[in-house]
Amino acid sequence: LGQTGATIWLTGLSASGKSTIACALEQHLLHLAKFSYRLDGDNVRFGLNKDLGFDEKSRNENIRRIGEVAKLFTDSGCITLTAFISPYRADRNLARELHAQSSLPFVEVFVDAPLTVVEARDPKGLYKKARAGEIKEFTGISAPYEAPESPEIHIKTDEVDVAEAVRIIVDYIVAKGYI
Ligand code: GGZ
Repeated sequence: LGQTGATIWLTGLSASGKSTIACALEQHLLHLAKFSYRLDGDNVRFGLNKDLGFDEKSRNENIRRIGEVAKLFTDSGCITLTAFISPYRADRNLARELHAQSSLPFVEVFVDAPLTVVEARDPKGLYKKARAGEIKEFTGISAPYEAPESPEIHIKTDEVDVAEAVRIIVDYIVAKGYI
């Protein structure tokens, strides 16, 4: 393959830009002819994890399974991109630990935008619904988001555009020799 594989774990609030960055990064890697795969809500929460909701236990299990699946993809040599809120520090650390046990690279990317900014974006109207009490346990409103303390990469999406975010991540994985 000519690449070692790595899990690029994006974490951040809803509408912070995780999926947008993951999609653009996937396109970029495709153009470089690198083996890459993106795990996100559309292909995981509607399939493997369709039995899970958004209470704390369900999110713990959601992230646990995604960590295991990402590990398998990465073990195959894939650049695995995950785009989930993954709000709990302990869950992200378990995924990190799982990779470390198999000596597989794990790159935590904090996709950071202030609540005021993501709430103003509100592309699906979910924050509005959460404020109105129509969605319970909504991250940032009525459920916690525990920001990473020492992510490998920290991207402030209210300051940096998508192309720049992709460049930052690609530069990192190139410098580490993963691709
Ligand atoms: C947060 C929710 C919720 C609640 C539905 N809290 O912006 P979106 O719509 O497309 O992305 C959000 C997605 C979050 O799923 P994850 O699997 O990433 O979450 S976690 O890692 O916490 O397990 C949002 C939608 O699902 N959504 N209800 N209550 N986001």
